[in-house]
Amino acid sequence: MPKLLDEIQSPGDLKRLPPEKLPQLADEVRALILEVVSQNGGHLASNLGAVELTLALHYVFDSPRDTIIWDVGHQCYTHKILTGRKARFHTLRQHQGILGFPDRNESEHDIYNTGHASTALSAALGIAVARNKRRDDHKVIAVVGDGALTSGVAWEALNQIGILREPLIIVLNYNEMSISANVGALSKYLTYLVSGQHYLRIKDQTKSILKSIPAVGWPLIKVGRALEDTVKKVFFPGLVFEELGIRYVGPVQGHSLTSLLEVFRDARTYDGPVLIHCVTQKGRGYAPAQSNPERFHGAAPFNRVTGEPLVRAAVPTYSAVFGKTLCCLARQDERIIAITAAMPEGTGLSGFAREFPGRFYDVGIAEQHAVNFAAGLALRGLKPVVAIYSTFLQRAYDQLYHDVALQDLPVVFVLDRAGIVSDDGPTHQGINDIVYLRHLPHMILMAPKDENELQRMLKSAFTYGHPSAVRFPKGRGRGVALEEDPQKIELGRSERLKEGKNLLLAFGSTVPAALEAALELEKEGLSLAVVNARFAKPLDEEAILSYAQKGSMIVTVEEGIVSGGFGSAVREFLDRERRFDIRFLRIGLPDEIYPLGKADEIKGMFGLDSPGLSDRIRRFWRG
Ligand SMILES: Cc1ncc(C[n+]2csc(CCOP(=O)(O)OP(=O)(O)O)c2C)c(N)n1
Repeated sequence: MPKLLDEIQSPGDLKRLPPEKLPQLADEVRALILEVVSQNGGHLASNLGAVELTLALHYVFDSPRDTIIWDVGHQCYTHKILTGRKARFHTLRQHQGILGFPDRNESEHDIYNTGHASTALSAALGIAVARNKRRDDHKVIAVVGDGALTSGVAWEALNQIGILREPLIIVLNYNEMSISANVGALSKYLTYLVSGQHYLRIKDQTKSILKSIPAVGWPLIKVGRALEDTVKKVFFPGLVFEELGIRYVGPVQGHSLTSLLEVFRDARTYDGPVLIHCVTQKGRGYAPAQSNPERFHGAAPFNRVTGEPLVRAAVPTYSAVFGKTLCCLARQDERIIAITAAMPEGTGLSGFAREFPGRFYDVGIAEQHAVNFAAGLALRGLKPVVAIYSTFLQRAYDQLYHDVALQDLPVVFVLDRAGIVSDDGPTHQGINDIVYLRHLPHMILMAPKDENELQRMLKSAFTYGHPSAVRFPKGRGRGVALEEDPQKIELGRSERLKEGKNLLLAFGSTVPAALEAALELEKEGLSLAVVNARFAKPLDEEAILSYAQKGSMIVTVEEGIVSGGFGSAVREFLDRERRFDIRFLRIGLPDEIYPLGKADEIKGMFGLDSPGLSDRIRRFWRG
């Protein structure tokens, strides 16, 4: 059978199809997404759930004139396929390939770059207001998930959308899931709207009120459907949105193209903000993803027939080691509380959640609240651990400073995915945390060289009595043995790994490559001691000074932005000691936008692998 998708290069081609052909096209798009994601990995379940919704949007609206903004952006694959990127779709998430999120450099149809959650409503409102000021005439559409709606940022936007009343179409892609099951009172409320029970309850209540009015009540009730319609109009549903000044439409079956086309066509005519509550199913059309949407939210390459991952490694991930260690520590200390911002699985906390349900909090996509919440817990003597990916903790900078650091509260921060991250592109790089943490008063900042050291650091963090952070990379550890009872690390104490005259001081994930580079350079006659810094704050000043006395060169290495990072901390210390005589080289990452690719590829490009380090140090030494 000829494929409809073969004929579609643009939304214009899509519009030429009769609507009854759209379900077939949806099947073809799903098949393509499944084929590519099973090979390259990617956000499968979210994309399979948004196929019809995207087809209908492009069928009714006129992109790029009408602007469509994708919240988080991880559900934009159908959009990319329909907007000229079908032929390159097989390069999804690969170096020099198609980004898994909207990218303004890729297409005029990608209006706004996303990757972090809950930004679409604010951006859409900005565009709608600009449209008004420029006297433009186009539609603005924001597609936002129920997970993303748990974030305060989204509600800050709704707060203003409701009052400005600019025409704006919000498509709420409701599937009851964030990455894991969605959480919180709002999520419950959305489910309540979909269930229709609130409507029945209001109807019953109305009936009993009417019944109680003598003579008038019963006849009114008998009016039946008319009453139902009145009640519906007055009370049904989306009360919260309507009260905020945003028209509510729904719930709409988000896989019925007929329903979607109808409501989107209607929405074109509204002259204020409208929220369309579309009910979708994550993983739609692929049984393994439908039954386990969490696993297929962001999937590594897998066998399409069985759904099983292609690679099963024996070495545990850093996240898994963190989760297991925290469980061990929590068994001995009931004050330990774990907090995640919508990432129980990704941060390795699912086991903790099962074992200690009363001590585990998933706060939703609410990083700022997570940090503040932890501050309150710590103030009352509990021992909160906040596990958030490095890139997402950026959201909570003020809470880190104002609520935790200034009050010197002993909250433990666990920063997963710190450093260069594979496949997801610039929005997901965990490269800023050293810079945004190391200058905070009282903050202790650690990075382990391997997964056993992570155990030690976690255990130690609970004993320091100050705010502390441990950063580690995405993925597997180095396969080292894990101590049953991890040793405590003395605050600020580094670890000497190799003797030498000059100093190569490496932080965290860069230690193995630094060691290799030093051994290589040793053969060329450059004597380099390798020290695992362990702490970016406090620094092991004694060790640094001893090498400043012994040798003539200090090199620092970190997997993070070099400006204001770990190396800068060492340089500042040497300046305070007036050691201007020491030759000093800091190696890290430049403040650039990082290309898409595998972490090792990107690190190689920026000279953070061992040949890159040898090369940089050799040139500096000779230069
Ligand atoms: C600030 C921030 N925190 C966490 C994440 C990680 N994250 C990516 S998608 C997602 C869930 C989004 O759920 P929803 O908006 O409902 O979309 P769905 O995948 O269900 O379609 C989360 C938590 C993120 N992208 N940004």
